[in-house]
Amino acid sequence: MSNAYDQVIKTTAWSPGPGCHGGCGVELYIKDGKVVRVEGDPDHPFSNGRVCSRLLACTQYFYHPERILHPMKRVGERGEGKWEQITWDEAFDTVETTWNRFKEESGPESVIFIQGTGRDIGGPISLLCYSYGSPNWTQLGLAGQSCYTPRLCSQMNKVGEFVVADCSQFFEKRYDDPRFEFPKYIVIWGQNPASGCPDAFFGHWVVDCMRKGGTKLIVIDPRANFFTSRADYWLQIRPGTDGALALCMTKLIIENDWYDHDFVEKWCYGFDELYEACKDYTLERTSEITDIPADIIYEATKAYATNHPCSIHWGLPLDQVPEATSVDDAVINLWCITGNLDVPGGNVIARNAWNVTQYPYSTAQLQELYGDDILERINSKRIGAARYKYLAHMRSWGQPDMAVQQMLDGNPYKIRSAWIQTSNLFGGQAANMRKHYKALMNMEFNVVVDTFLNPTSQAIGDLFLPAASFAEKESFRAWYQPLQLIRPAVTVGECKSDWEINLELARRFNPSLNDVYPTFKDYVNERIKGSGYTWDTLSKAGGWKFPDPETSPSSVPYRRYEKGYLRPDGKPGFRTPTGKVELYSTLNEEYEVHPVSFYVEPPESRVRTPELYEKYPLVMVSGRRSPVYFHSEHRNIPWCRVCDPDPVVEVHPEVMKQYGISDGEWVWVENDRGRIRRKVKMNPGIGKHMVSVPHGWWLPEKKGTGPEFYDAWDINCNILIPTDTQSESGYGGGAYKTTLVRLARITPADNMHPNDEDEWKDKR
Ligand SMILES: Nc1nc2c(c(=O)[nH]1)N[C@H]1C(S)=C(S)[C@@H](COP(=O)(O)OP(=O)(O)OC[C@H]3O[C@@H](n4cnc5c(=O)[nH]c(N)nc54)[C@H](O)[C@@H]3O)O[C@H]1N2
Ligand SMILES: Nc1nc2c(c(=O)[nH]1)N[C@H]1C(S)=C(S)[C@@H](COP(=O)(O)OP(=O)(O)OC[C@H]3O[C@@H](n4cnc5c(=O)[nH]c(N)nc54)[C@H](O)[C@@H]3O)O[C@H]1N2
Ligand SMILES: [Mo]
Repeated sequence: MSNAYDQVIKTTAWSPGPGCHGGCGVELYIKDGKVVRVEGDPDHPFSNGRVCSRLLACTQYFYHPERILHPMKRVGERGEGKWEQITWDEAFDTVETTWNRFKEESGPESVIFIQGTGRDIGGPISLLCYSYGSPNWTQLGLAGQSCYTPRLCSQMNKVGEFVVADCSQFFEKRYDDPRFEFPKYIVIWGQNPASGCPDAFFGHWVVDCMRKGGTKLIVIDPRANFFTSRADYWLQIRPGTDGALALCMTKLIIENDWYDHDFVEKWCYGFDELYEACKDYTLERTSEITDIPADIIYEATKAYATNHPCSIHWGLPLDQVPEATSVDDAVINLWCITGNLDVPGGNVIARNAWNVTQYPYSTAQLQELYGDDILERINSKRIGAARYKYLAHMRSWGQPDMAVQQMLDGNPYKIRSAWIQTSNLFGGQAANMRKHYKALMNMEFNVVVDTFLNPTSQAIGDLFLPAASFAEKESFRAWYQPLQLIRPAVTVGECKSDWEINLELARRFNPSLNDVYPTFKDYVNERIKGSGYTWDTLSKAGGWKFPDPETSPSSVPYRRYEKGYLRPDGKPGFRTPTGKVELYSTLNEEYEVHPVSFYVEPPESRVRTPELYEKYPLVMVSGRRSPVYFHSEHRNIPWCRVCDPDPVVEVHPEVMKQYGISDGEWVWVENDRGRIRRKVKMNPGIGKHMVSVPHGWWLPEKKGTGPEFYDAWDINCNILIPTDTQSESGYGGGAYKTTLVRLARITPADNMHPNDEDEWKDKR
């Protein structure tokens, strides 16, 4: 450290700042009480010193002139942009008084708790929601809750565990740990880990495996990217047809006798039923459905199934295909029947270190935090629990497509208030953003906890609470491994962490928390006590720790099912009703959804809706991640924006020719739901029947008040995407990757704000 800095603080990055699921080890360089530089921590075994461009640009985030530093209340009409600074006391008192009134008049279910993706939020928001007494915690706007939840639920039902591709991330010595083995092939299925590092899985791990261990790739993606260009097999699939592919691969593996007989016999339930379900997916038929040449399907499947070990790393599109939970089931079957489950270099069980729960994402974890009767307590009123048995038993979230409807029509009971923390619904999360706008306008009191004003808070916010960035907060991270601390390094304005905000409010509704957790540190100490550490001792020990086999055998790989580490009764096997991996899911059967996988066409497609396809012949695959943005964030961060300045639509050169449009030209992308403006970016690496449209776009430099709201209504692709496309389970199936559109040239006569015009007046 040179004299340029007073101190370097090692910590963990998670949300405000880079925005992400993260977990990277970082070094914050401090000078005069400010962070002046951010670097990766080379000693951190999870991220190995690598960080993304958003983290490197974090100083521009922490000290951005437009960052909100004090609580504010709205003083004008909604959308007028008139805000007045208030004290934290006034803010907390206002929430307490208003919600107590709603509770008395309409019951605690009249307040809905809304979050975005998996930032450092699951702990604080569930604490507040259940302390107040509402059953409605949800990712409102995310049609079908179609991100990660479907994959989590499928895995819990069939394997009893969460599973990830093994890139040695469970060991401190990483690739040098003798227990680890490099995968022969990694199948990257509907993921771009180089851009997104999603769900605590890092793209550079795949590169490490390729470079250090000779791992090869099979990539299933309709769009060329870093990994497709380095793959042995690239399966350029028609969007939304992954279910058919997975069933065909299963058939090939069974019929060619490429499956692991020993594992199937000992540890799998329902093999015959599985074969029955896939046997009609011949190579010819599947090739026709998916647009992938039959020989490539065959060769790739053979490579995956006949080499050992291999892993599958999967992504968001598998939750956003129709009947997603069933498609997720189909992919899980593959790593099970090939004997790749919880083996070195395969798909390994991903338990948190010492099973510490911070962010409950399964029913079991929820019960650990909030008591065994949590589902009973919430299910009589939880939105969607009566209609979807599957949902009623899994996780605990409300069904978002039903929630937005209920916010509009008050059926079966009235929702009066929304708490929005870590979500920018009109910036990116909400499909059919008009409907969500109407629904949120229908609320009497909306609180937004965020770092900047954005289209959502400007349009519907009544109270704004400023959240602290990761550099300003005390928190911890138990998302598989290691167990790590987030250490406060600086303060900025009056910002408070989500934990501080929610714990303070939660106490007001549940005073017993005063005794249990007088401070947030008491909460952490209680949560992590299984590790043998307290906050302070873990901090002294370096801030992160991997579990060891003695104190936490169930969170250390491999083959835990043989050793009796997985089941509560200590017997070998899995935490499922049959004790086996369920290729035929008895829980699915109980929850009245297909027990074995099946495939259906996307809700809009050349096969399912041929007339619509004639009118709108391009599949809009939205939301491929930009490395410099996290969802709707960072458009206001100069170092990020310069790398990816415009909202684009990526178009194949042949399609450009058809439409007579050129690279760099602004065009309409449209369907019956509206039209948005986008700048054409030629991309010969995408399919000819699709366009790729990045999501999360609004323009922070534009006017933030209504009706413009930073031009979100002109450029956000979610105006074109429907709700109510969820799977039979209630989870999964949002049409974010499969909505039909067409392109149109912009003419001088066109209204440049078509969605504003209609919608601001009456429809929106
Ligand atoms: N068209 C299309 N739409 C999509 C997708 C797609 O693929 N296509 N993907 C969907 C998916 S998978 C998801 S998960 C959703 C995500 O959607 P969201 O999670 O809602 O993401 P953002 O739009 O960035 O909104 C997050 C907001 O929270 C703020 N924020 C960030 N970190 C924190 C924090 O720690 N605390 C607090 N209080 N605030 C914070 C940010 O400033 C931002 O305003 O978007 C969905 N939307
Ligand atoms: N930088 C950055 N990182 C992020 C995010 C971000 O906004 N920015 N968002 C985070 C969140 S919440 C999530 S959920 C993840 C999402 O990240 P991913 O899981 O990687 O999902 P996407 O980027 O939507 O799509 C991944 C790839 O799937 C391809 N694809 C699209 N449709 C299909 C299909 O139907 N089938 C198949 N097989 N492939 C398809 C796309 O072309 C793309 O290359 O990223 C996380 N990480
Ligand atoms: Mo997501």
